[in-house]
Amino acid sequence: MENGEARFRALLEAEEKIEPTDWMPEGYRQTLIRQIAQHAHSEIIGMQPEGNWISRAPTLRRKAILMAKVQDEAGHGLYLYSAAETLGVTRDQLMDLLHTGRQKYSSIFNYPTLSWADMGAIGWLVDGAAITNQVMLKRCSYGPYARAMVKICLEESFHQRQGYEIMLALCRGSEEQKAMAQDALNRWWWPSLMMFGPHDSESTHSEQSIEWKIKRVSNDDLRQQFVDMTVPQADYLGLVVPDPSLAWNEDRQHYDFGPIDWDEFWSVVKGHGPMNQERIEHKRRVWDEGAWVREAAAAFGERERNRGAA
Ligand code: FAQ
Repeated sequence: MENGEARFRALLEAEEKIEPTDWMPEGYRQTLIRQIAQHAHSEIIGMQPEGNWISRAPTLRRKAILMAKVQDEAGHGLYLYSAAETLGVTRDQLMDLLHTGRQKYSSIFNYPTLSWADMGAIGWLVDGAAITNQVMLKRCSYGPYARAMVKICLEESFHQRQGYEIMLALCRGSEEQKAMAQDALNRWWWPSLMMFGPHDSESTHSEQSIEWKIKRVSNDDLRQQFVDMTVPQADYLGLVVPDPSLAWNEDRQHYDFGPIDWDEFWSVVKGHGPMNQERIEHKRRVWDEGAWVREAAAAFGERERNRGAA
């Protein structure tokens, strides 16, 4: 065990990856299970707000793109569940933890998607925030998580561009379309900033996670990066970011922005957001309805294994 710990420290120091068969502190394992599972659940629950618009996409092209995007999110969930499973938990355990509210998913997916412009805002802002956070996770010390993030980041950057392109089309359209885009920005801006989690001073896990090189950048620094990247994009669209305090700070070389409503954030995290109940009820229902598919797949696998053994 002492050898294991020394090797773990040496691997971290050398910027090498920790692999599933390596010794690791129990806290490191548990932190990874929590974060990777929460991330996987976010990808899967995140399919719901966009899935809501597949049947109402304005053109066949938009419908095909949205279907592909939602399917990508399912794929991301699967890579991440597989990464979590390397830490000694099963998929069924993770599902049970989600369905019984003992594991979380991102606060952002508890807001409703009210118009087509929300598909633009989600791609632009939510995927934009997700990539800002995930680029650092490609350098996470745990090998299976870091490797999953490489492919996920490539796909998320395509998602971000497709969202921005929807916003651009709306902003170049009629007055009514531009107003839809502005309304979507008004509703998604603050929840997107909340995605990065509480301020560093309030973040329970950051210090230890940064020491273990699970997280490489703090919540507040990532949030600032996101604001700095996104404000010029809003300017280009001709949209107004709904924050009267937003201003370029020449000394800091960053945008200053107004206070986040943390009461709203914690209320959503604790289950009282506009869509929490609906999201989890839908998830539980489709899980139950899909039981026969899982049973059939397991029976098929069993038959193939028996054939191989015979
Ligand atoms: N929502 O100590 P910290 C996506 C909780 S993927 C809910 O700072 P940590 C793709 C946190 O769990 C989006 N809870 O925590 C897509 C902790 O509670 P606990 C998801 C939150 O872990 C796009 C407490 O607050 N991405 O969008 C949130 O060090 C479009 C204290 O916080 C990931 O999961 C929140 N936003 O840092 C899909 C990325 N923030 O567990 C479909 C991986 C914090 O002690 C459509 N995760 N909490 O009870 C991370 O990088 C980190 O987990 C953070 C939080 C940065 C999210």
